[in-house]
Amino acid sequence: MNLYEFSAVEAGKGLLVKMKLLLVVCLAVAASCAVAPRRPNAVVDFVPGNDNVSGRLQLYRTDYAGVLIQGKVSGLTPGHHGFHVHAEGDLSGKCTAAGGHFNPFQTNHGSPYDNPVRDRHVGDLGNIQADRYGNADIYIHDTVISLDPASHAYIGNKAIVIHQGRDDLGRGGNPDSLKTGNAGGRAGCGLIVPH
Ligand SMILES: [Cu+2]
Ligand SMILES: [Zn+2]
Repeated sequence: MNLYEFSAVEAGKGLLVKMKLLLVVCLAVAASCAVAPRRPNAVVDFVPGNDNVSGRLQLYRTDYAGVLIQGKVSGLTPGHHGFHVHAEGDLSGKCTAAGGHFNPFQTNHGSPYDNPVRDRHVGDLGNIQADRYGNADIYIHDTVISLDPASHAYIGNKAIVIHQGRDDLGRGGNPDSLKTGNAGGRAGCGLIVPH
């Protein structure tokens, strides 16, 4: 083997080592992305109110304002159900101890898309929809509620209540519509437990 041939073989070996190293790094990055889901910043486990509701939600702080709510609930009647953050973190009395809608700015009841300092309670998250088996997949990104303890809209240690009826989002044309959305009794509720 002359000098030229020798250096070509060594260069080839070096390249192979570099390629193997690159492959290992790529696989490690891909694996970490694939198997490491983000840990939720809060969770909610539902207990029955007037209906036999169960299920779990994961809540995530988003990069900008707001919270992403994700999870599954079962034991509902088919159709729409009012879905709100209520002011008290107490689930007793079939969820009645959770109090009224979380309303730090003393506004009327409304829809999640109404102005939060004028036309919506902070806790107004609209409706969820259960299928014919009473199961609901929940995926809500709301930009008003917060998991930042310094925020006036902080929802930690409060309750989420799911109602037996549909929230009319403040459009019902009667006084109760601007207070509760006429969403009816409390099907189930859960405490928002920060992690
Ligand atoms: Cu409610
Ligand atoms: Zn409300």
